[in-house]
Amino acid sequence: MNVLLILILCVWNINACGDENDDDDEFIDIGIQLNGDNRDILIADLIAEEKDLYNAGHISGIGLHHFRIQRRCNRRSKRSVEDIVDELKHDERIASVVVGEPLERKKRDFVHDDELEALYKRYRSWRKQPSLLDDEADMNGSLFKMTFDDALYKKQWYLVSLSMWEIQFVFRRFKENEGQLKTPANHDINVIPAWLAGYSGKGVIISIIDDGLDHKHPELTEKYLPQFSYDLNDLNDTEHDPSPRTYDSANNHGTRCAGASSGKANNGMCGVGVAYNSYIAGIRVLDGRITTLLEARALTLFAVNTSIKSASWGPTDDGTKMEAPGQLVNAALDYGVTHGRHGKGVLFVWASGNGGAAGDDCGADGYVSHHNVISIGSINHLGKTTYFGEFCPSTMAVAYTGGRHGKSSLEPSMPVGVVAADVGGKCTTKFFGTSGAAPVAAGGLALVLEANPDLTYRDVMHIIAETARIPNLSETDDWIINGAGFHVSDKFGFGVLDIGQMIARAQNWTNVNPRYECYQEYNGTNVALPIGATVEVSLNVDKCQNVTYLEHVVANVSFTFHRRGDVKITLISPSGTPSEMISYRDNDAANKGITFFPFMSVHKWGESPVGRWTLRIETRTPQTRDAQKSAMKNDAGQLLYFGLRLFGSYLSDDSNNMQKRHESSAFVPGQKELEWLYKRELSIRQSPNIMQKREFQNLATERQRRKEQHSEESSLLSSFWKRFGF
Ligand SMILES: *[C@@H]1O[C@H](CO)[C@@H](O)[C@H](O)[C@H]1NC(C)=O
Ligand SMILES: *[C@@H]1O[C@H](CO)[C@@H](O)[C@H](O)[C@H]1NC(C)=O
Ligand SMILES: *[C@@H]1O[C@H](CO)[C@@H](O)[C@H](O)[C@H]1NC(C)=O
Ligand SMILES: *[C@@H]1O[C@H](CO)[C@@H](O)[C@H](O)[C@H]1NC(C)=O
Ligand SMILES: *[C@@H]1O[C@H](CO)[C@@H](O)[C@H](O)[C@H]1NC(C)=O
Ligand SMILES: *[C@@H]1O[C@H](CO)[C@@H](O)[C@H](O)[C@H]1NC(C)=O
Ligand SMILES: *[C@@H]1O[C@H](CO)[C@@H](O)[C@H](O)[C@H]1NC(C)=O
Ligand SMILES: *[C@@H]1O[C@H](CO)[C@@H](O)[C@H](O)[C@H]1NC(C)=O
Ligand SMILES: [Ca+2]
Ligand SMILES: [Ca+2]
Ligand SMILES: [Ca+2]
Repeated sequence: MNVLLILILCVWNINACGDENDDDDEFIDIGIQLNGDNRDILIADLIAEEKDLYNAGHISGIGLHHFRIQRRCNRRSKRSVEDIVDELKHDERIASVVVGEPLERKKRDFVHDDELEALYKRYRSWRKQPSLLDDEADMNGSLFKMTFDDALYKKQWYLVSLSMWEIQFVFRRFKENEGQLKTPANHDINVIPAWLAGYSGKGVIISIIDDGLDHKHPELTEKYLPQFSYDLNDLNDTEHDPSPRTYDSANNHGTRCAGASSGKANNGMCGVGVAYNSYIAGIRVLDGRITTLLEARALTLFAVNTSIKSASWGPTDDGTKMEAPGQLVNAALDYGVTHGRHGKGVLFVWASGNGGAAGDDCGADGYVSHHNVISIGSINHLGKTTYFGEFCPSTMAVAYTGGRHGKSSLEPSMPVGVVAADVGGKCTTKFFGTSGAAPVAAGGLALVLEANPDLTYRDVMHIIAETARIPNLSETDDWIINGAGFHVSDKFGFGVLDIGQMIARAQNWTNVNPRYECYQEYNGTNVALPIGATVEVSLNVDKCQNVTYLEHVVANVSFTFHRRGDVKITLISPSGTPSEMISYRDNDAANKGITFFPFMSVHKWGESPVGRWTLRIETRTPQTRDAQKSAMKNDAGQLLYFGLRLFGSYLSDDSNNMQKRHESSAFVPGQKELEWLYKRELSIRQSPNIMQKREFQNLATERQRRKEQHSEESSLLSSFWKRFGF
């Protein structure tokens, strides 16, 4: 009788725990490493059963078994986490125990932007004025029907901003239509040639790490892969079902990301995903308490079978956080690029952050700045930065998402967002922020992987560096030509993604040599950092074996300062390329500095590691009363540590991938030089031969191309540019 009662209680308990509608999703996440080589899942199961914990599986690549417990469900509820950990630690079958540390994570879209809403309304009424808009029926009509019948396709300006010659020669229509939302031509990621050549993401698996995935949505359901999806916000995810807990704005984020990257084409509804034939998977992790352990798990889950993992979230973008991955997430990212995608490396695509208005700097976010991550920023329909964008030298590229350039709401901007599926079977045209940039990029990269599945994650990074374009010449203050001839910018990375050109490169790409790294430390004494000073320390790299062609460069820095936001750090390479690793941040009032923070730059790409590296630290005088008080109370600070981690590969002389780039001195290009580059890149973009398989070549377009190129190549600057192998 008693036994029966206990059984009934147990069953009741389990049921209550599995209740999806319960808000009480407080989990304790524990990772245990078994002794010796013993990773036997049966032993882990046995331990879990003995200790009344739930074994949520093995975390690939990190060697931990993931144990979970929901406080409420714990029959011995008085047992504290400490007790459990203590019990586990004293178990001789267990070598080590890690408890997930709680983290604060924010999605990178906009929850509140009344100004943007108002502008959107204003824009809509502006569009209705007949004088400014030639007939909408036509917009609705044949031009767009020619390709896709999706209702919102014509609003996907970031995919299709038709240029005159395309309208005339490709679609054989003469119409003064500048693009799908009447945005200027050439402001899109150039995906049309890729689609026309037959690339749509077939066979590529994009996984969205977020707050869930409404996989029953008609935009997603056909290509949804339950076997590579998971719900980490659910204790017992036997069904691998990452469906959002609620179908409202609190949990629409992951679904929107998936719609942007992989929404179905020609189903009449919503828009067209960039990779509209890719597979889609979802890892639900943002709807509940998140920990280091869960983050690491989300990044490694099914990595072997996943092509691309897209993340549009991170430490809160309020300009006060300075946070880098700990040991677990570092191990997860390393595992992802070494074992992921059947050994070619998962592409970790990450949204660079929305903290621009709060003075945030993506250099303070060690996730987007990680050397295994492809960090993507966002620009608007004019190719200009957005007021919410964060600028730093780890950004690889930007994608179009829309958004005002300046903070002023008076700016006549078209606040056009990304089109996506929305939870509950709906659609949206208002997916804003860098959140949209990552999945748009992920979709584009899926086409590149389809074109050449043998590309490693580093090949893809190289191809981005080689093909990204300067999007607009009106915002040119921070472009630099580095020592290898790449144009780089804190605002745009290497430029805006150009999927057509990436595929053209991918089709004839030879894998780059393996990645090597060197590490060198500054071994001088600590350097005082007085207020209002500029201090420089250098270190000489006389040898960096096997690295002749730099990729990622990490400055590992520890410093103290009375106010962290008043410290700016610049790393200058032997070729003279400066990178502002962290800029001043008004909101960062932390008074302890930072310990071993990895500031990363991709701006030395292709340069030589050998020579004198300089770390320049500038400190500014207190800007506010609080800062003045803090300055009076505390000693200013010291540089405590500077280590340089140089990643790259050996570039053989017969390498046929990279444009031959000659090591030279970096310089700031003049307006004329930028113009030359911009026009040259534009003419390549408009070339019908951009891809071998591009189908719509004809004489007219070819002539057009030659005419444009010819006038440019007679430019005075061409001899100058030949120095850089262009
Ligand atoms: C545009 O097309 C949609 C669906 O095909 C239709 O409902 C709508 O009335 C059309 N608008 C105009 C202005 O023709
Ligand atoms: C998890 O759920 C499955 C079925 O839903 C059930 O059979 C199993 O006992 C549950 N496990 C735990 C530990 O709750
Ligand atoms: C995942 O990839 C591995 C290694 O290539 C393969 O053995 C396995 O069958 C794949 N898993 C699924 C579910 O397809
Ligand atoms: C570049 O931006 C300016 C606004 O600063 C805009 O007027 C111009 O049209 C843009 N250029 C292109 C080619 O879109
Ligand atoms: C610092 O390192 C250089 C070589 O990198 C070495 O020559 C020098 O002796 C070192 N100085 C100290 C104090 O260790
Ligand atoms: C350089 O490359 C060779 C051959 O790939 C390798 O054996 C060696 O360990 C590498 N050296 C360093 C310092 O990584
Ligand atoms: C920074 O240096 C410390 C001390 O040498 C080291 O433990 C840490 O791994 C380094 N971090 C990076 C990202 O290289
Ligand atoms: C591919 O690269 C090889 C080696 O550089 C070159 O000979 C060949 O012409 C290229 N093919 C195409 C179609 O560009
Ligand atoms: Ca679930
Ligand atoms: Ca659709
Ligand atoms: Ca940020």
